[in-house]
Amino acid sequence: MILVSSNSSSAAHYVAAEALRTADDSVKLLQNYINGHFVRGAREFADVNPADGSVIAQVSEATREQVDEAVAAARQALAGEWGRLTVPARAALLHRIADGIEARFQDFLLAEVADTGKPISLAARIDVPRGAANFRAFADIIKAAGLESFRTETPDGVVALNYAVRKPLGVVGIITPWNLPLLLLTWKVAPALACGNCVVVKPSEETPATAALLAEVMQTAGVPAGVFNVVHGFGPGSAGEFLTAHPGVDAITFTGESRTGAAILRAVAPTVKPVSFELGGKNAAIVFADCDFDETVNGIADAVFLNTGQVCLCAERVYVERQLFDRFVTTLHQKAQALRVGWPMDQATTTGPLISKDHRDKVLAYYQLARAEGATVITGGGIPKFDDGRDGGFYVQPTIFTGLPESARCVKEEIFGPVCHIAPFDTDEEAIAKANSTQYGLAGSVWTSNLKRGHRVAEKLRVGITWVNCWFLRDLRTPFGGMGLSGIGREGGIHSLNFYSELNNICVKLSD
Ligand code: NAD
Ligand code: 6OD
Repeated sequence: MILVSSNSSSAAHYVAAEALRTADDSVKLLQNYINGHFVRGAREFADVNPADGSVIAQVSEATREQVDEAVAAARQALAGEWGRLTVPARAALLHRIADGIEARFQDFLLAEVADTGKPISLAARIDVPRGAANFRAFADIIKAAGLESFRTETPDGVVALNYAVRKPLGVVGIITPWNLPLLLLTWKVAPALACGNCVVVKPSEETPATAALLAEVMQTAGVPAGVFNVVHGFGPGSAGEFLTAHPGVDAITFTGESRTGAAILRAVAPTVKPVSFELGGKNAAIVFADCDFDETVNGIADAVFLNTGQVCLCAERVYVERQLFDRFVTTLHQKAQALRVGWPMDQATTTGPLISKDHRDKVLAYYQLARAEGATVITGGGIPKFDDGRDGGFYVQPTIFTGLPESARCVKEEIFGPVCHIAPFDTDEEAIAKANSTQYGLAGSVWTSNLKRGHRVAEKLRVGITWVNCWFLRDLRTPFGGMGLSGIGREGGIHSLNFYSELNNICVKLSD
């Protein structure tokens, strides 16, 4: 049985949703932020609390004309005082933005929890701190970044100095998903601003609140009008599509589903914009019998269930060396049972709802499919029952399957829920081959006490990021991204700077 939170009173839960309400108890209207002003769109849509299905805010959907205005404002800002700021001045501004997030930590925390339904302890530990850390990191990275230079000597005696200068791309369109809304938005806004660009961001329609708060922080921090713009709305036929197809946008950086990435590639093709894509994953964890068992089971429980499995890096495929298989399945089962599926505002909650009814329908369809494909259900596979407001929310049970063939759709396709399939293996080569048998290529993890084996296996995984004896341990200077269906390009550290800027090589002849 999955434990549900003992706090069945909804009082604590409502504290988060109330953060988005106005004093007169009508729901708040989250507006677009264009050229330094908050503006309404032509239509509104509802922002729904995934914990109980209630409407917590209305959101103003940006019109095509408003997206045009945001892009024009961004273009104009490039030519103004923003375009003349030195790197140290931009870095100082990024630190002020981080200060502003930290000063309003509680507002960001409550907004993120209300929008996503994630446990408050998780948002307080990861989402909001990373929102500020992203700005601090890229403030420091841009100041420390060097550029290439070469003294050139040709065979006929000419000497020259070649050196590169970094320039902003211009207007960058930023489109982000709902699973880590503030973290993933600031992960792109911070380096884009550090490099001197102006941005138009389109947060997920499911989680618009922290982007709206970030606009307030930008205003207070003194970011010039037009440098940071927010347009709310959906993808096709709405702000997302208007932005990606816009001829005035110089580059698109996107995090989301692989299918959406493909649609955006088609939209940007006519204007040949550079893209950076962080897409889906079907990540594998490889557990060797010589691992530190307790550390590994705890690590894998996190890798499978954190954020209700809604992290692109989550492990949905766990391969365990055969002699450890039964013990591992039993212990991970116990860990799943110990999760506290509850109200997001309850400090004891480890596992919140999924983001939406649609997403829950998708995850439940995979739970059904797994059974049809022949899975053994070790735990979960359905919806928890609470007998309170949470029954109107979008919860599913943390779930473990075994017994599927490698060809099963549930082993091949990203589910994006609190679920994994565990399969045994006998040799290193078999584990590597199974882990690599996917069209995705985002992340993997290897769990072993034999560090030589850890290095060897890690190098053979066809992914952008491999963790050994850990998971989601981040250093923001490292390359981050995926291959195959998992994305195009790398961000993080110098890789972000290289995406968000144009390098201009200058060649100066030194000899007569
Ligand atoms: P999604 O692709 O449905 O939506 C992401 C964003 O794209 C939203 O803002 C949405 O409105 C917008 N969008 C949708 N269609 C569009 C279109 N045609 N044109 C322009 N914009 C469009 O993704 P999601 O459901 O919000 O997020 C979950 C997915 O994101 C999962 O697949 C997950 O693996 C992936 N993800 C990847 C990473 C990574 O770093 N690789 C990080 C987080 C999430
Ligand atoms: O930690 C990060 O920088 C990052 N981009 C994480 C992505 C998580 C995906 O859901």
